[in-house]
Amino acid sequence: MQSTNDLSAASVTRKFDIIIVGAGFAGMYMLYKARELGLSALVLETAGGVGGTWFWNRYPGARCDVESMQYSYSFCEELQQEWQWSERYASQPEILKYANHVADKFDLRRDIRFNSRVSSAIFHEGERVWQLSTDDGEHYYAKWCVMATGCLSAAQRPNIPGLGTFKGEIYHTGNWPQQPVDLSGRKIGVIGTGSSGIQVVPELAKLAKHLYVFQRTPNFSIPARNQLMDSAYEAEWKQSYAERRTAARNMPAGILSDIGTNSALAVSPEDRLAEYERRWAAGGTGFTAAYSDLLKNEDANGTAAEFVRKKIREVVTDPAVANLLAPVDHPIRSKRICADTDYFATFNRQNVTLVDLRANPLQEVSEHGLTAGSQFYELDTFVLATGFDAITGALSKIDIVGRQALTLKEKWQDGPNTYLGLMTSGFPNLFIVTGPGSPSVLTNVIVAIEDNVNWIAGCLAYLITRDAQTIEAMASAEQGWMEHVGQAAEGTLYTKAKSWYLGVNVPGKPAVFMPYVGGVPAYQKICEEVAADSYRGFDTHANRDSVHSLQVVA
Ligand code: N01
Repeated sequence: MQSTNDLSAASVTRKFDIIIVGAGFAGMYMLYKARELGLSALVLETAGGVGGTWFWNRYPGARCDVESMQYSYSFCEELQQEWQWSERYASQPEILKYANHVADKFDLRRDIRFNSRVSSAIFHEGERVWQLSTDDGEHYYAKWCVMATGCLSAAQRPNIPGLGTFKGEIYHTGNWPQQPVDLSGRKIGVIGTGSSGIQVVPELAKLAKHLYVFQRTPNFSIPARNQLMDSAYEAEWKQSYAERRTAARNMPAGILSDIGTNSALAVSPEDRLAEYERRWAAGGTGFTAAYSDLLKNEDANGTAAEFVRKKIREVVTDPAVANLLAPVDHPIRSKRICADTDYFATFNRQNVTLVDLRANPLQEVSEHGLTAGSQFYELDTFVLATGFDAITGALSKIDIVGRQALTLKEKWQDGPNTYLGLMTSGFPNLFIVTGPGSPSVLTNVIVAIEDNVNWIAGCLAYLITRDAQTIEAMASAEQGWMEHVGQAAEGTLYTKAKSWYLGVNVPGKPAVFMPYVGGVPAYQKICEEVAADSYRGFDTHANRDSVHSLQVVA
């Protein structure tokens, strides 16, 4: 750790008012807002370009499951008017193109240092300065630090015996190579059948000599029914974009959608079936918004789950395979609902085999393939669609040290604690965008990002006006908030599934439901009230010397 003397000797170019970690959608917007406040800002980014999770997830078939007209920034009318999406649901390359367009339009790159992985962030209590160090041995200093590290950015590799001995290629969907990968004519094994697996499988099946899908747990998926952008639909949106964005923010998921207000059990079976058919035909994850109690009542949920299982059985011609693909171990939407293009139909192809890892547990990987049960599968390529160390994973990869040498890892060893998902006590001046305890992944994440960043920018303006040198979440406020987050989840079926929301997909990670289920409007109202009430639950301190003065001295 660098001494405090070294700190004042550091060059001006390494000192900033604010350092932002990550140049995904959160980091880019945070940089934009920091500039608006007149702050000197630096973004440190591991990748060679902007886009965050959309930079890394380049696997065939990667596509957003929130409609393009909504999965975009709302902060700039000109931007949302000029950008044209080509499809109902944007593909990864198009979202990455959009991220680059935003970076160009607002000239963001000049304050982003690419290929710079932050390895540690240390708070120097005496100077009230954050020191961020990168893998290449560089050190940067700032008064404020914003972790815009993303919720689904730390790819999780499975701990399969022998994986390291495999002689073929291994790709992770969440860390896909930047160069084109030719998988035609290969014998490919996909491990994992979550959203990524469900998207990649139909594409790989078209290329592979043979595709083996190694499934541990089947997932519910709704046909996306992606299509080319309808120009009349786009025009409708653009005529009233601002009003529609406001309306979306009044929806629990921050997505303007058709949300049913009835109980699934209060309508006749015929009406219910008609409603499910209507939504199935329309496509997309809005299927599970059909009734108000699908996430609260197991019987209500069962009606939707059974409808989807029946659809799977209708599509998949081999009844035994259909049964294996029909989820029975968790309520629908208690794990993130998937949206697909021809996923279930893919299992009717001659070159695709579903391997049930429950009946035939994965034994080991060897040089040329994998053994599951007593069967050996010869493979050229592995595609690991095994998900992420979600929500906290990217933060735990950084050695974050707060006041009194407290590390974030120690503090969060029994599960993450934050106040509003935005700050955690013991770590002054460290903000988190879409942190644990915020709605984040349960919503249109761009809405969650914009709202969090706007709040942080408002908070910084408040601190600057009062010449407050530090802000820190109070432990009592944090405890109260986490109790509220936990209670909110307990009232839902979310806790009935072994999902990444709970962190149980990562060995040793404490099982704590991390996102806030209260929805965008309720969360936003609380955040605004806290700010209006002089940042209730946060400690702010005014002090004589500051990072600003340090910069002048250097
Ligand atoms: O990851 P996941 P994902 N042996 O964790 C299996 C977003 N996203 O990358 O369920 C065998 O959902 C694991 O099996 P099980 C979206 O929010 C969005 O697919 O633990 N299998 C599971 O099947 C999504 O929810 C989009 O039994 C192993 C799979 O790997 C989130 O990202 C697209 C295993 C992991 O599924 C994560 O999705 C893609 C092992 N050792 C992603 N380890 C869209 O916008 C893990 N698995 C459309």
